[in-house]
Amino acid sequence: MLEKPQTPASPAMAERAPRETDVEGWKREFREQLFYVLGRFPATATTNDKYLALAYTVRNHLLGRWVKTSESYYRKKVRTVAYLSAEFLLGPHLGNNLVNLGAYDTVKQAIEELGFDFQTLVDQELEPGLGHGGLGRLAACYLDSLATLQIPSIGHGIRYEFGMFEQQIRDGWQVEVADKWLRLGNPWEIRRPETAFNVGFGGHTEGYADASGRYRVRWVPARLVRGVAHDTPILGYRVNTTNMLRLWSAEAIDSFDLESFNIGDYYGAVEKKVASETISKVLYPDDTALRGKQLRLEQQYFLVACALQDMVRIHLQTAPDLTRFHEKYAVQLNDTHPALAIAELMRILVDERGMHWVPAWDVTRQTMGYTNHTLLPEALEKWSVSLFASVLPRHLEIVQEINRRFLEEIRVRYPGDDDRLRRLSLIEQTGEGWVRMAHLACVGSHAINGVAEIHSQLLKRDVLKDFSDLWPDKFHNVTNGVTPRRFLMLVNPAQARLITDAIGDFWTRDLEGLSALERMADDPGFRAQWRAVKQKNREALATEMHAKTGVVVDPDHMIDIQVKRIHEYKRQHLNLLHVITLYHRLVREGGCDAPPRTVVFAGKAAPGYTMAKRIIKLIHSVAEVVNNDRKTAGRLRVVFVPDYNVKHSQRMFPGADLSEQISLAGKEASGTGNMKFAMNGALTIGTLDGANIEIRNAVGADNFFLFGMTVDDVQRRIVQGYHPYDHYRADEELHAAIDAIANGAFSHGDRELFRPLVENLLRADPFMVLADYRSYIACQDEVGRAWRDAEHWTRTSILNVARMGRFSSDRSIRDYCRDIWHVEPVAIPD
Ligand code: NBG
Repeated sequence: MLEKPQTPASPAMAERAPRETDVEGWKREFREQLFYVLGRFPATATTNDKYLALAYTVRNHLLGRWVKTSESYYRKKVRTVAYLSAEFLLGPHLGNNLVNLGAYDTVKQAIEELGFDFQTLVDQELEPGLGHGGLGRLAACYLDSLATLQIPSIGHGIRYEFGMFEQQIRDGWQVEVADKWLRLGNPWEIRRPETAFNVGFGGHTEGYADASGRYRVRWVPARLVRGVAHDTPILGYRVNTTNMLRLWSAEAIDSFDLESFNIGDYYGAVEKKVASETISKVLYPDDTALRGKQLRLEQQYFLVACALQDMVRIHLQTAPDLTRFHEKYAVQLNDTHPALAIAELMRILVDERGMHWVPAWDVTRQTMGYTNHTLLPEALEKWSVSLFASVLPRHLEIVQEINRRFLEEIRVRYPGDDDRLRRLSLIEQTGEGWVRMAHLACVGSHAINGVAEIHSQLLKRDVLKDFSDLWPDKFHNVTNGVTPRRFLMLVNPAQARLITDAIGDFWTRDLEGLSALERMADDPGFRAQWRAVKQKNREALATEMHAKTGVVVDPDHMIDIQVKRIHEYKRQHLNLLHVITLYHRLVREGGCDAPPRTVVFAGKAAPGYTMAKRIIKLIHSVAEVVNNDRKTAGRLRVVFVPDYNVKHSQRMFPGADLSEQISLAGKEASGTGNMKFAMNGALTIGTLDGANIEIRNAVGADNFFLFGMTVDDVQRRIVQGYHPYDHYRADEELHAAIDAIANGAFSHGDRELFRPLVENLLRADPFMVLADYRSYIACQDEVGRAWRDAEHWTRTSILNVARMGRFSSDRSIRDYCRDIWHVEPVAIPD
């Protein structure tokens, strides 16, 4: 996109690209791809050959649109959104592209008529796991919505050769296995060896006088790495717009000259080449608390250096200089990972283009917008000054100059307020000194936003309070959303069809249209159909879970699911305490009247996060006891599904009855799984945290199971002094649940295994699991009672879906376009 097409895309060429076609057409195209691209014929083709042939067939239908889109953007010199993100958690492309093409059923039929199992081919695609969780998946949903809304845009990211690790479970413990997602080929990307830029690292800076006698600085890097573009087309839903995701891969520079090395040092020369490539080798698997890793800082700079050089190149194709760069590009920084873009753009403008500081700063600030995704202090990025200086010496000088000028302004505005200066500074003066990336992002952007209303408020109240006092108008909220194409139409075709049969298909273009479904909630016939769809989805999920874990799941159970990264603040252990409590009630004489339920967990723990890994072990240990106890047979099951990722999530959302969104209030910035579950008809049990609050407002308090402390309650408890042990002492069931863990009831008598977890809960309990326990149990009891009234439950489920329109990522993108980017759609003609 926005590139000068190398061979001009003539209308004739675009016309030759395949367009809508029928079953016979798809069959023909598929056979051609299998033969001409893969050199196979059906009888000998492997599943992967057939998957690739199908992927290329579908891709061909994207390419014509892609070329037209680029050409159109190029011709109209459009203002473009550049979404910079260190993570894009795309999920498999094939099914999604078929939905967006409007060709899913036709292609399925074509493949089946050829005698192949369509689902097997779809399942063959490996997950491109280029992200950890919410933040990366959000970026992917936004690409889908940007294309669907016909917004000129491009995503820039890193083409990690190894994405998020594959999670295996051995003896109940997580084991990380390298994810070789590219091993069978990636048919969706096009490598662009000529769209490549050098990126410098290390070295030193030099001052000099330029031709006009002005003092200038140049950076002399110690080493160069080459970033090569790999482009993936991103098709919008039922439109021609096909935007681009451009992922950068690190290679040794072309001019690498073996001759210049001592002949005997051939090995050393090759080693250098390998070292260059490590930059995009692997995604750091820690989602929080990542600090001090030089390679991670290099990755961040690599991304922004490639992205900005590319943008500058494109801008200069039609503009004489960079003074209006901000009119051409709206750059969005997805968290602070790409915040170095601020310093890099300043370096390009001032050092390389000779602009004066003040106008360059103006351009930079007007270009950048910053989205914050977390309130957790340990997740706020900072880099030690010494590391920063060794990797990016010129950028450190620029950050220091930005800071000097910024603090100058603060001194004028708040004379004598040294404390405020210290708080606002881009450099934290503790120990060796730290560069605060969130501060750089705030100072260098024209807009700052949180990802749910409460999160945006808390940013202003706590984490970024001084910035909000300074520039209240810079602060916005854009509540997250998710794409209903992937997370409803693709994953839950039966529910989608039922909705369309009832109210028409308007909702697929404007999710607010789902509100027409409200009246269906009172129709008993419709409710029966709704239940039947859910039943089928539960059966599919039960089959899959059985295949993956060996646990037999009864699809008549209530399916209660918590899937997300494993983290103490998300409180999977609170969920477990409920499971143990239920178990105790069931085995006690007389049992209890709770309806049968299967509690499902899935999620990855950061490899170095031992407490999270112990929680995974505890889930397995509890499952082993509960699932093997005859007294709970038919009443309670616990399942941990390994290797949670986008692909594997897609069967979980439709099969869920109950969605667990139980973080401690004030900790989950937004959550997006909460939205995916609700769109698929699950009811939510949740705290007043993140987007749960807005979901509850939308679906109605009666249709949401609320429990737990509010943000203010939490604050008060901290001020009063929180003593988790008091809860343990006072609550019999809690006491029993914790004792069971401590006494080895789930660990074959081993009292040591879970000691760190128990001690942590009793002595510190930083996420107030014990304080919320009783309220959670009471709420779960209410869930149990509600489940017994199937008609009422179904009605609530329908109302939840009918009222989820606001949580489409289309709405989020419209908000960004209106409030932050000021960009307009550009329709791409046929
Ligand atoms: C996550 C938050 C989630 C939020 C997503 C997307 C990070 C750093 N943050 O609550 O924890 O939904 O971002 O905004 O991954």
